[in-house]
Amino acid sequence: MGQFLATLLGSLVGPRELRILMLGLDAAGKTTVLYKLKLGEKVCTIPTIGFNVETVQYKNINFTMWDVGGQHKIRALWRHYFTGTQGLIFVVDSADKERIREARDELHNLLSDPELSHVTLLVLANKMDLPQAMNVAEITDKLQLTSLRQTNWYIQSCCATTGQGLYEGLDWLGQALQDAGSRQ
Ligand SMILES: Nc1nc2c(ncn2[C@@H]2O[C@H](COP(=O)(O)OP(=O)(O)OP(=O)(O)O)[C@@H](O)[C@H]2O)c(=O)[nH]1
Ligand SMILES: [Mg+2]
Repeated sequence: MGQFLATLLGSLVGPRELRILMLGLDAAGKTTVLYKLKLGEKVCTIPTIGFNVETVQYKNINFTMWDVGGQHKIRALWRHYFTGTQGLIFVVDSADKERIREARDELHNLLSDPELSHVTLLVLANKMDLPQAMNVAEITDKLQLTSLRQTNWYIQSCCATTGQGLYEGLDWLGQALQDAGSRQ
C-alpha cells in the first residue's frame, strides 16, 4: 500500500531529483557504468580527465550522476564535486587485488570529509565477469566497510559491460535516499 501510494504520488508530482557522485580508482569502470545506464550500451571509454554528467531516469527518479576521473594525479579534484551530493557510488574493480587497499584508503578518506560524512553510500563491486574477481564478502572485508561511521551503505556486485546488478544498485540507492529523506 505504501509503495502504491508512493508511486501514485510520484506520478502526480513528477520525478524525484537526486544528485549522485560516482568515484573510484581509475579504470574501475565508472564511465562504463554511467553510459550503460544512460544508453543501455557498452561504450568504448578512454580515461576520464574531467568529468561526465548524465541524468538517468529510473522508477520516477532522476539520478543526476557525476562521473569524475579517478587517475591518481586528478583525485584532488574530487572534492570540488562534493557539495549537494546525496548519494555516493564508489566503483571498485573486483578483480584488482593489487589496488584494493588503495581503493579502501581513498574511500575512507572521502568519507572523512565533513561534506560527505552523512552521504548514502553504494559500493559497486564491478567486473564480476572476470574469473579472478573477489566476491562481495571479500571486498566488504578488504574495504573495511563495517568499520565505517556511516551506517547507510550497501555493496552490490555488478558487471558494467553487461549491466548485470546495476539496476539492483539503483533500487537500493533510491529507496535508501527516500528513507533518509523521510527521516529528516
Ligand atoms: N571485464 C570487464 N571490463 C569492464 C567492466 N566495466 C568496465 N570495464 C572495462 O574497464 C576499462 C575501464 O573502464 P572505464 O569505465 O573507462 O573506467 P573509469 O572508472 O571511468 O576510469 P577513469 O575515467 O580513468 O577514472 C574499460 O576497458 C572498460 O571496458 C566490467 O564489468 N567487466
Ligand atoms: Mg571514466
